[in-house]
Amino acid sequence: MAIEKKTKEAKQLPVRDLTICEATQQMLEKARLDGVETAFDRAANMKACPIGADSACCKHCMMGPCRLNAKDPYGKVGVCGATIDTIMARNFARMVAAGGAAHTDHGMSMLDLFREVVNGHIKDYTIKDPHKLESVAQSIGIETQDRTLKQIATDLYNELERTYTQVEGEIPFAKRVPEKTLENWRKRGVVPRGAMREIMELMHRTHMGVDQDYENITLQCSRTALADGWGGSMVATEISDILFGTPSPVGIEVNMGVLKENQVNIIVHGHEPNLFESMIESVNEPSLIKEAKAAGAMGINLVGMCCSGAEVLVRHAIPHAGNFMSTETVLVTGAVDAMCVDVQCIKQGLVKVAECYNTPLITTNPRCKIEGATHLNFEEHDPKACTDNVVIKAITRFKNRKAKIQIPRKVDIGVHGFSHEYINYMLGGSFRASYTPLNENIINGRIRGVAGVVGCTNPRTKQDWVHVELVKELIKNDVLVLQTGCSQIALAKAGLTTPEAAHLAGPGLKEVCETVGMPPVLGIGSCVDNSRILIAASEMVRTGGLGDTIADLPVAGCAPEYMSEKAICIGQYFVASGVFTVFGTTFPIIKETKFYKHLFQDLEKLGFGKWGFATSPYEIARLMIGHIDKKRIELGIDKARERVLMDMSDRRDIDAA
Ligand code: SF4
Ligand code: MSK
Repeated sequence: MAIEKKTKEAKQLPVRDLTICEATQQMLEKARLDGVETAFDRAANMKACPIGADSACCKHCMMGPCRLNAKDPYGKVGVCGATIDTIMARNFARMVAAGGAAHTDHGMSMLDLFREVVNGHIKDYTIKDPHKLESVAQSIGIETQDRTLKQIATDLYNELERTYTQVEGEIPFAKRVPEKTLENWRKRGVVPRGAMREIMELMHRTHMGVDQDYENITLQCSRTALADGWGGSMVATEISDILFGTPSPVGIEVNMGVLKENQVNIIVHGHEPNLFESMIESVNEPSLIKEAKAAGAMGINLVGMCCSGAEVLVRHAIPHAGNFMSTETVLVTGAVDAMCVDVQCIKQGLVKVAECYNTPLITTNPRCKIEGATHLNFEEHDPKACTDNVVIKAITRFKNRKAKIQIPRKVDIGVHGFSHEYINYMLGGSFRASYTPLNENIINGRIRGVAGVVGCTNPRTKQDWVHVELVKELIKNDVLVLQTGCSQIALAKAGLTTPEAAHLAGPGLKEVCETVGMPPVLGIGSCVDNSRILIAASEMVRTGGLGDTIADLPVAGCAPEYMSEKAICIGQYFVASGVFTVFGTTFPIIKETKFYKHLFQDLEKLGFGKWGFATSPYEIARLMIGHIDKKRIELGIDKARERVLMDMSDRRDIDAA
């Protein structure tokens, strides 16, 4: 007998509960009227699996999958006898391996491109920043005196290739790690040899029946994550700067209002700057501009999103339409004539949304094809063959626009592009370029400490809200904030990346910002550019007065709305480097287990940093500021100062600002 099933009504939460981004709210309302579903809707209707959220299950072999009980974690073991600590540590390790692999593969692509540019096989890209080439080469001991750029670049390529392929020894950028930090890594056996080897070994160790000691697994997690932070990601950043230019402060525009109704709008979304750089060439091609005008457009408007957008935002001030959780809703404007993607953080859900608005969704990287999207392969030997074609497709769509266009009238401004080189120059001036003024201001207490607030947005957290509230709380307490990835876009939309935002900072930080003319929140690049924060931390140690290791510094990190495995890997390399790192939203671990205690307490006793977790921005701020103050006491630079607690009227003032 047929049983009649009741179809459950899809749950729809009020848009104000989903995001504080007004443009995204408007587009979510429109999507609902248009009958279009987004990740926000799917998250509301997909309860996160509680066993997976606790990391209490294992499917590493076919005797399982095995499911343990989070409420009684030691009451049961897997069929092979694996304990909850082994299972959680292995799951965590595989996230580190996957996240590290993503950054490492990206970095290796940049290095491949560099090699082909240096040996003259690729002519469409050149070395844009020879000074950076020399300084990176010098930092790892390559002779630059009286040598040609080609000689230096060839040596640099050969050295940096070891970051990935070396099987024994230490990765080249280990030379940049403060001496005492490196000493501790050597003592613990976590100095990376080569990224491929570390990722391979971590995958091997987490196979059924290999490493079943959570502490030992965590060591290899650290070694692999460090191969990302001080290897894969750092190479990606440095080579991108050499090829495309090192960022310095630029005035920028963000939010969906950067789309133009009367122009051909093209969005680039993903992570690798080479695609975007070629797209910049294509949209400036006179024949294509002529074609766009012949189609009735006033011009071609190139816009970034996510980390691709962050790369060119800080280098060329290309406008940015929004972060990860706005990539579907931006299509709902109907104004996007093509969305072009490469790798990482590209939701499969984009295909359906793009279809609804007749927008071509174009994949370009052989690693990332999506069923239903158009694939135009991007070849660095002839990059414009792909990007010109994207422009032509966008012009065709412009000519045949059918969708009703509604662009939110929201454009925010900011100043971004604070590479660690620029921070050096900005604080020290051209005669005294150094981190000394930063360290002095930390020692004299004007700046209480430095925080890295980074990472994604996630539909399980109100978009941008935790980022913004947390950063307001930090700067109010004189903590200088450095930002990468999608987080900096949240703060730019909230108006906190302008020098004028200094009035929201505590008195000490405000004074420094006003003297230098800088914002209290410094946007420094994409998620691979977290390596810039590592270099800044190393410079602070080297400059002196703030201890001997990164773990001594009054600094803390946070990814309050993270979602990706890359973020877990980033978190682990910050922790392994010595930084207290707090994550929000969720953490795949059961409290009151040995593995939890190991990550959240014991790593610090081994000379590393440690993990923290909280979902409230105020609690995260309390944890980070508490850690910064603890470090100030240990350094003997604590002054009688109280943390400023915001009351409701303070919050109202800030909101009104
Ligand atoms: Fe179960 Fe052990 Fe196999 Fe994991 S490795 S699925 S815990 S039997
Ligand atoms: S894009 S990893 S959502 S920061 Fe780098 Fe943004 Fe996170 Fe992707």
